[in-house]
Amino acid sequence: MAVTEPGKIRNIAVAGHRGVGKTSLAEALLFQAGKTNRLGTIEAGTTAADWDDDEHKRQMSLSGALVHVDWHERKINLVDCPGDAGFQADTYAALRVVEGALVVVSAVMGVEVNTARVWKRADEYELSRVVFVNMLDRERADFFRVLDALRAQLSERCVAVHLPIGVEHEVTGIVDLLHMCAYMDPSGGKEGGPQPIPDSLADQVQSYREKLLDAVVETNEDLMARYLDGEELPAEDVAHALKDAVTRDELYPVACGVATKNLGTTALLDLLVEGVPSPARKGTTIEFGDAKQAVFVFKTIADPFAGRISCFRVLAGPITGDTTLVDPRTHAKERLGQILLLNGKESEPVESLCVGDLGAVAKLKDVVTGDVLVDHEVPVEPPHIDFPEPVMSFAITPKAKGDEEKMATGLRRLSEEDPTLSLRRDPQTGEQLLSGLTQMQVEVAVDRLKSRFHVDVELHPPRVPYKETIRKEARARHRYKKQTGGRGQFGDCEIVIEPMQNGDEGQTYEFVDKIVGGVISQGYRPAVDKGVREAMEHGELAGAPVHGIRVLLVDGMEHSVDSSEMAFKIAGSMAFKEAYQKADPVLLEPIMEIEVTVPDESVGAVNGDLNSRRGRLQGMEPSGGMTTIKAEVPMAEILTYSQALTSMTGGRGDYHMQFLRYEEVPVHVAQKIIEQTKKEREEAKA
Ligand SMILES: Nc1nc2c(ncn2[C@@H]2O[C@H](COP(=O)(O)OP(=O)(O)OP(=O)(O)O)[C@@H](O)[C@H]2O)c(=O)[nH]1
Ligand SMILES: [Mg+2]
Repeated sequence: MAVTEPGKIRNIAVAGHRGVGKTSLAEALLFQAGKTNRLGTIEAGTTAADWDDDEHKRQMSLSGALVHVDWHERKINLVDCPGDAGFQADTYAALRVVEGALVVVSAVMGVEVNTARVWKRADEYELSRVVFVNMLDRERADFFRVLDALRAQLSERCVAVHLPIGVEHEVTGIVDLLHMCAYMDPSGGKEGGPQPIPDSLADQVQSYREKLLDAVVETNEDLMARYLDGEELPAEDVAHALKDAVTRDELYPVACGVATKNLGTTALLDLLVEGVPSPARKGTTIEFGDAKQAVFVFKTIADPFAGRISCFRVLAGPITGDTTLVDPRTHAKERLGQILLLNGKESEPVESLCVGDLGAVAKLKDVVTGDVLVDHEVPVEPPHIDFPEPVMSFAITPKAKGDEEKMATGLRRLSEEDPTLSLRRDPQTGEQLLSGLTQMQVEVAVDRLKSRFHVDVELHPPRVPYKETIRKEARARHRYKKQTGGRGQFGDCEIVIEPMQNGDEGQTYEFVDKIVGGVISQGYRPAVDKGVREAMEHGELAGAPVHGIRVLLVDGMEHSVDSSEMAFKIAGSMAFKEAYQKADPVLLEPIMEIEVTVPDESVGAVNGDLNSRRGRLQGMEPSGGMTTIKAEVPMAEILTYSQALTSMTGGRGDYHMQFLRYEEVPVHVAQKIIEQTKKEREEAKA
């Protein structure tokens, strides 16, 4: 359907934790809406959204996929986002171009690490949200427990709009509390029309319908008055008020179903159309000046056949094929060829796209993800997407000598597709380091280097990115002075250093100028800051970067002839080192969250092993002969886990790991690392 009105579009990112059924759900929505005529599965590698060979091999999404369906004369654009922490860049980029997020959670696991991350991002972008509790059919699934968790951990404003009929493998349908009807389990076929609600559920349905109405009328004065008067509110009025509340972020409707059986999709499609605002109602905050035509490129796909494909959102338009736009970043003219609508790897040509719609074009010249293209050159600030910092670094070498250049070129191309992947040279060892968010992300890059660029490389175990910080305040003064003959050197400063709150995550350094009476002139104060920063690059404990410190420059002295920036920089650096020693410095290490799935009989061995790696067990989830163990483990202990897991499980185990936070290294472990660094430094000096 070529839509011509922004009011008829719904842009929705399907996001959440890994493996909760996002791709399966998108598949079911496509099927139910008649876009496809069979329900593809992850297992058979036949879903529309996971179309890449690497995704089939790993049975998980590795990048965002754009699909769309038509429902009640509305066009719903869905961006199926990867849940794995290594591929978050695509998720964050997708969240930037939609009005709504369909947050999928598992009815067994509830709120998980990446559910909370997605939620937080959606908060920042003020996205409307619908939650879908999937996998109602699984062992230990519990919709009501998950609803409580959503309300407790994400927002109290989560409110059920659907209820399950039956539990676990006996789930037979769902109730739609908005339209007061039921849908029965189609077991993977097309879902049939609305049915009467089973009598046995009458009380429960009544009670949840009241909770829903209470929540909705709470957000609408007119409705509240009518409700209090005892009026039976018509479904459309309730839906209308719900949509207003969802648009304003005042309510988060919670739906449910079973993606792999196509249960719950009719009610969900209705909810997306009725509940999520269109671009006409909510619109974008991305800047495009006074341009009459503008698009924002949120994703680049390196298609082996079609070349580079740029996915974009129309900011101002309409946009027709064969239009020439300009990229203010490069000042280059870019001709848009045929405009495409995507459905995973399939594409359909369309004549034009209206404001708010999502589409794609192939073969732009120099456009990268994040660019805004406009019809005439206006100074636009492309939206900043805050991508997480890569934490896993592996030394990488080509297997064949002479392939260095080819490897670097390939990795550069891959990092254009994924901004959280980076290649750099370690100044200390001269090695090439490939960094990413997770080991899996780096391994996928290595696979792609081979399949797309024909370079075979070897990965060496990553180094642990330790950090250092301080636990208490300290003060130090240093005078740097050389005044023997000729022009001398003089810099004198006194600083106070103190720990910053949340220094491990948010801001990690702050310099505060507290000089009064000009005892150091304005021009020299930044030099002190520079000296401190330099000293912080390699902490005195283990040579790790120092984080989370506020430095106050409180006093000092200067010499009318001998002072220089250089002298103050050295004084700043030395003062910092002295204060640092007194400030109770500690070593911090990255803690990873690991999810290990193993056959039930290996659980004991795997738990014991995690324990010996200083792991802390967070939970276990048995399901059909396999158990998923969740634990927090220091990265240093788990660098070479795959071999251990293979031998403990006879190759039947699987794991995913992601960075969680920094924590203080226990004293006895820290001592060893500090001694080791000392030894290495002395050896380097010798
Ligand atoms: N029993 C059951 N299994 C499901 C359901 N939904 C998905 N699955 C299975 O769960 C696994 C993960 O499903 P996906 O659709 O790949 O999940 P995802 O959230 O897209 O995963 P990532 O994109 O890798 O984060 C697959 O094996 C699916 O067949 C469901 O409702 N019930
Ligand atoms: Mg997926």
